[in-house]
Amino acid sequence: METREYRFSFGPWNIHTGADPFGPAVRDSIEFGKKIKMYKGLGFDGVQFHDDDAVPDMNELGDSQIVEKAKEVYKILSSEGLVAEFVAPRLWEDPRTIDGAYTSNDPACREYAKQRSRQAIDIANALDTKLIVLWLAREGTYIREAKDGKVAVERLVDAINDMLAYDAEIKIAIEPKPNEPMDQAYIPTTGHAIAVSYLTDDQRRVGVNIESAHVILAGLDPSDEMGFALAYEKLFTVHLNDQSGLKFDEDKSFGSVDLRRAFNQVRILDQYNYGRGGEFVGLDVKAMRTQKQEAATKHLANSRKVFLGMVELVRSLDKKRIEQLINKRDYEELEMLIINHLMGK
Ligand code: GLO
Ligand code: MG
Repeated sequence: METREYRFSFGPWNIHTGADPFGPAVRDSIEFGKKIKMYKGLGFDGVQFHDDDAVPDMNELGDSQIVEKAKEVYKILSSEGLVAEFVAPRLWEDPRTIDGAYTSNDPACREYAKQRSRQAIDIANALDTKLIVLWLAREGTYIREAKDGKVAVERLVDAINDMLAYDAEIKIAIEPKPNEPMDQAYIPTTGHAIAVSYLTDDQRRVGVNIESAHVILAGLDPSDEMGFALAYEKLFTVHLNDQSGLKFDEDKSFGSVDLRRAFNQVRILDQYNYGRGGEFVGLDVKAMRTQKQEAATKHLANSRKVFLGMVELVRSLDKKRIEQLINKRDYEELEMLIINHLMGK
């Protein structure tokens, strides 16, 4: 049997205070250094970063100071035996990104976004990772008349080209999401992201980060979106989690809503050797607000356990029987086989 090991990652924001738009924190915030010490114990080797997770208040620092600070973080990571998986420029909290970053109507704001993205690349280099994730939070509109949908795509391409030119080795994973915080986002799905990659100066270096919940919010199936990206060799990373229907982005633990949907994501990843090129099994999950301080990391360990449990189930499938049922077109029987397998029968 295949014994390939997976490496897991999450971002420090996955350990959070439970504050939501309707209420304050319910847990104490934990400082970055303490969070880093929790990774290994939870079974994780990779750390995902926003640029300012690594270098807080970076807008107040010069370029060389930013790199210095990032190098200190690299040392902390190394001393814990951890590696940085990616850096994501946080382009949604600054006053200059109120109406979008790369697609803002204001040229000064667009320039800020580009400059900040170059700084994120500097941080990535200091942390020894070549992967940049672009969650395009505010690249969209509340009303269609506010921006030009064609120009917006051209501006996104222009900003990505700027990053590709700035560093000949970095790779960019676009993280599509159809809505929230915007009413409509410009890059809502994997297909959009991949199409955009082909408009850039080096399509090979532009791929996707597929988040299960975002796909579900778009009314699509995460495993099929993963298959699509795998067919284009563009699945640079994943944000596994779960989502209960079409509502706010819930970031629930992987497999907690729909085990079969989780099973199918693991099935396609495992079948096509995801991870063998160094890709991490990334999570983007939030603990429930109810969780007390001491139980606020269970969602991470649990999501990982579900993934590994699913790997076992995927590998122990009766492939021959499945093939027979497919050949007979007996999908009712195939469905029962899968359900029985998930029920441990
Ligand atoms: C929000 C996104 C967000 C990103 C993260 C990395 O919906 O999932 O958590 O993944 O900021 O860029
Ligand atoms: Mg995400």
